[in-house]
Amino acid sequence: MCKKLVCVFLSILLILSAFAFCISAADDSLSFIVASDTHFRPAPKTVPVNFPGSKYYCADKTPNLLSESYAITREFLRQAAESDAEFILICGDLTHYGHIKEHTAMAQMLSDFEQTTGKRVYVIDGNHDFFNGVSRDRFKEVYADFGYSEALEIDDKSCSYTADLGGKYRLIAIDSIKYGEGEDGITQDLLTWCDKQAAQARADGKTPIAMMHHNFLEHIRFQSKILPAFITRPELEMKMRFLDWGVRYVFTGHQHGQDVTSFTDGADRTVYDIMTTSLNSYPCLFRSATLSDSGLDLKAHKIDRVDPSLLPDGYTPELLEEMTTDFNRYAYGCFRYAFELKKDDFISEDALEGTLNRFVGEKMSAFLDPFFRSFFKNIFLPIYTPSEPGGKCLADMARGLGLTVPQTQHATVVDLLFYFVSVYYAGDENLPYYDPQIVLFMQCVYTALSETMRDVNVQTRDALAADLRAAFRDEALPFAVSAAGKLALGAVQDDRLLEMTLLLISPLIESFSMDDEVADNDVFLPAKNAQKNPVLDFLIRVINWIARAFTRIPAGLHRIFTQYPLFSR
Ligand SMILES: [Ca+2]
Ligand SMILES: [Ca+2]
Ligand SMILES: [Fe+2]
Ligand SMILES: [Fe+2]
Repeated sequence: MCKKLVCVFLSILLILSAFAFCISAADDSLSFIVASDTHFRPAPKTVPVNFPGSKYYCADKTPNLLSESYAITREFLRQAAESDAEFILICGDLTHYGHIKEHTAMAQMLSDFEQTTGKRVYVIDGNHDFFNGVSRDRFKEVYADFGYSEALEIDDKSCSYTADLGGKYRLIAIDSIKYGEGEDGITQDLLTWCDKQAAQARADGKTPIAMMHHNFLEHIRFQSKILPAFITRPELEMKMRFLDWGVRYVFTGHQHGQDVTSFTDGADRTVYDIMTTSLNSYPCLFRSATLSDSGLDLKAHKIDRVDPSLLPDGYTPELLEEMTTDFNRYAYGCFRYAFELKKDDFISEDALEGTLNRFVGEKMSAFLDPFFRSFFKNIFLPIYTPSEPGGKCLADMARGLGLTVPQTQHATVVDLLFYFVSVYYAGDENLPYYDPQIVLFMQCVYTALSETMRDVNVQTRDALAADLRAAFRDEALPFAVSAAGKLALGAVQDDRLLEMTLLLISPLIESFSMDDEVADNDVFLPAKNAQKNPVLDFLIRVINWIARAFTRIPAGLHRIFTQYPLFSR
């Protein structure tokens, strides 16, 4: 009886699916490719040796694969040429250093692509594109064929423009750059220009989509405070503006991660921030997209091989083999070396102090110096094996605090951080709260803090704890008091320090290890202001529910567990 019911239900679903397919097939749909942060730089003659003695000796000191960028861009254009896409969107940071030679070489490749394939390319600028004196006018000149010559409108004061993409869709390409800098440069004039373009699109019966370099929705919790240079200023309220402009899909880049996230307002209108990774940095992804009335269908594609004849000289046969068979693995290896150098930008005393002060204001500064000096000495100790006989390591100290330390392959906390960043960058991150790496990370931070608290005086300790509690009270506590914390630190009795550890790292770890409700790579993003079709809506909801139930059980469990408070005060 039960089996019969399931069969009947599945048959109905199938019939409804076919019905849904017929409806969407009748749409006026558009297929295209999206890439971002190509960070192009012409290949050197010989690859430099930046990390002598290591397997990835040629890794660049930036996280971008600069020596390989020519081969990567050619591979990307080869795949785009073979696809059924009608055009390509590139969301800024076209070049790495912004030298005019980089720009002209990039434009030449795009021009060859347009001529041989008959497909079009639309670009917008990123901060790197202006690092070496190229003016906005020069940018528009060099990239004339990639948006500006076919534009309906071009903003004189910026590189923003609009262009019809085919069918009823119109692109609003927004220049979000403060000339030569990382922060967004969105001015009142630019917003007024966008208002006008949106009104014009409406008058012409066109549906606008947008691209710009900066994110406008947070892709990790507290992005506006942790990584403020990667997102438009919160006071600009870009999400509301996009909704009012009728824009539902915005393609962004700049942060070099692969993530899609959304915002829905009270009127049930949804706008998506579709961030695409850097093409020449791990995980080296780009997207194919099909836009129709019902929504946007996205698929992720990898640079998984490059043509060795397009690479500079100087690679070992082993690396050449890796690049031609599993390029992503090569990119991951190089990314690890770059991270070692870049980590100081994100996890130095200055960086952490800056971040904390953005949360709580300057008043914490007085307590931070002695605190961080001790904390950094402790957190960068090796995890499992002391660096010298009789030396200290975090696992021994953690066991001394009564914790059961899981075994992982990570030797240092930097290794763990790199692992979380790479998981987040690849998208669709879904580490369960009991993942040994998350447990270990929590324990390492707790242990280092515990050791630090022995070094600093009681006054400093109490003031810090009070400030942190006040700073995170509203947002982080439900996350902080999590099952992950209970599992990692369950044996610990010192409530105040435990709470502080959780407050500090739970939101961070949650952000980097657990995706939000919008998947990142292969995903359908329904248009939330499309004509309502009750049957179709119901069907989509049921299919989504079934898919989620099977693929996201750990995430669901996690959310359930986070409802249970660890402390009662
Ligand atoms: Ca997401
Ligand atoms: Ca994500
Ligand atoms: Fe970039
Ligand atoms: Fe950028």
